[in-house]
Amino acid sequence: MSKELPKGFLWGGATADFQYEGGFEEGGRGISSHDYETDGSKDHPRHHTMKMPDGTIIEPNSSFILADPVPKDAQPVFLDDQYYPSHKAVDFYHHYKEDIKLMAGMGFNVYRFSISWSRIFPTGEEEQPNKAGLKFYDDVINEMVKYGMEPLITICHDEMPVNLALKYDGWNSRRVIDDYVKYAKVLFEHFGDRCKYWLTFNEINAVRGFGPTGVRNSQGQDRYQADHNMFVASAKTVKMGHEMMPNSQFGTMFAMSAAYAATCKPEDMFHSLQENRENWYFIDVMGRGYYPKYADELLQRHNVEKLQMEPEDTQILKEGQLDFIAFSYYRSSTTKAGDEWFNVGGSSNPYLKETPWGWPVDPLGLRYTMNEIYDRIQKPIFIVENGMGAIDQADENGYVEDDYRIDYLKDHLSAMSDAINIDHVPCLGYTMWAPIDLVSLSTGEMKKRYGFVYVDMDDKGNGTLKRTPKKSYKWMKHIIETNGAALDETN
Ligand code: BGP
Repeated sequence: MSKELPKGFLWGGATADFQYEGGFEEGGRGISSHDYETDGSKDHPRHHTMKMPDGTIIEPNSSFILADPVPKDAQPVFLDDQYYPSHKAVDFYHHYKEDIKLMAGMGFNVYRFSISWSRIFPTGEEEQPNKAGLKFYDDVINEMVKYGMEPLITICHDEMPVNLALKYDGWNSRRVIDDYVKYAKVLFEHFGDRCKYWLTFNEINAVRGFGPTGVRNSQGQDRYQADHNMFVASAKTVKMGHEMMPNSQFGTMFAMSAAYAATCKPEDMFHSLQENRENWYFIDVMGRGYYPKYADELLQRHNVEKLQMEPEDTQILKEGQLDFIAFSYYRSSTTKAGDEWFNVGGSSNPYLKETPWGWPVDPLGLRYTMNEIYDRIQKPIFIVENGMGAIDQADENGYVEDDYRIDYLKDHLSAMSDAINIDHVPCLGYTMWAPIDLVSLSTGEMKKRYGFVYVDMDDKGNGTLKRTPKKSYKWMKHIIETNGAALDETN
């Protein structure tokens, strides 16, 4: 079976503002909940810098999935002896023309990026948006349109104006729903004429604590209440978006990591069913428009007494269902009875190799995941993140021979093609994470590189920021110009 993909398939890349954009204090941008995150590494987790009323500095871990709870009276602070990668990131703010040209050079016909909420509404509470913020994204979108690239916009990629986090405990408060809908409305008014594809949230199922969702305790009651409020905000926004932009299509992005059972022991199988529901809970509510029956059991497991809902919420969720299911896929995971819930690391899988960061490499898991989602939700899917974090060795010109990245992508794209051509899963497109090197979300380092383009910058922000295409750049260009047919070729 040929690997060539159906005509009109969207090929591109994906980035997130606080990992890529920089321009922290420029153009009237307010402070985002991510701005207090330090750099880090696999062995030394990045953290928020927070101050207690008595002046003590605490460092709650902010690195991944379930962060430590942040005490109510702790306030974020910037410390002189710390490096905060989001402030400069890799400076897309001043390099957007160059970067978009590089993406266009590979033949991208879509580019997924996120808008920084605090660049549009610096505190989240203003009546009027920040004009300079709108202008920046206008310029970015116009530059993409010039090259025939379709924008795929993430309205909220794991962050919010820090003011909303501090004043209202982020998504724990229902009033943040209105702040979000006001923000989304402004985006639709300004960019709706050029943008058809939207994602309301990034990896909503991997809700992390203070920072991404602004919630100080990202477990139990607080976590699931915040999720409910996000479901309502998303559904209201989808409905409004459809009314304002009749051709628009909406997704939310889910982090997918199929949890295989470690053995065929029935207890392990049942545990894997329940572990997978930790993700399906989100996709089912947003993709089908109602809470599944198993929600009661899942919430009890997480010590949630009762979610606070308004009578109109049932109707809102129904009317604001997603048009397509977007997801990130980096790896699968393996689980067995007794493992912690929502444990992405899980048990190890003896059949898979791992990246230097311990992420199992499982291309067939992508085909598996695509089929599972479509079987269940019966809506088109969109792979909006996939890629390999690796340690690149650049030569004196910044050139990297990244054959390992080519191998990873080739295997995953082949599996994707099989899901589309053999299993007939409708898939709108594929946006690789991340076309230009940027800061890692989980560790805050630059060393964990994903790009087709090398950026000369180290973990502490030193470097010229010079962009140099890697070997994989030319390879991907060839895959795209043959619409996937070249996946059949040997390297
Ligand atoms: C996803 C996030 C991205 C991105 C990616 C890779 O969870 O949506 O923001 O960073 O994972 O993860 P990392 O940067 O930690 O390697």
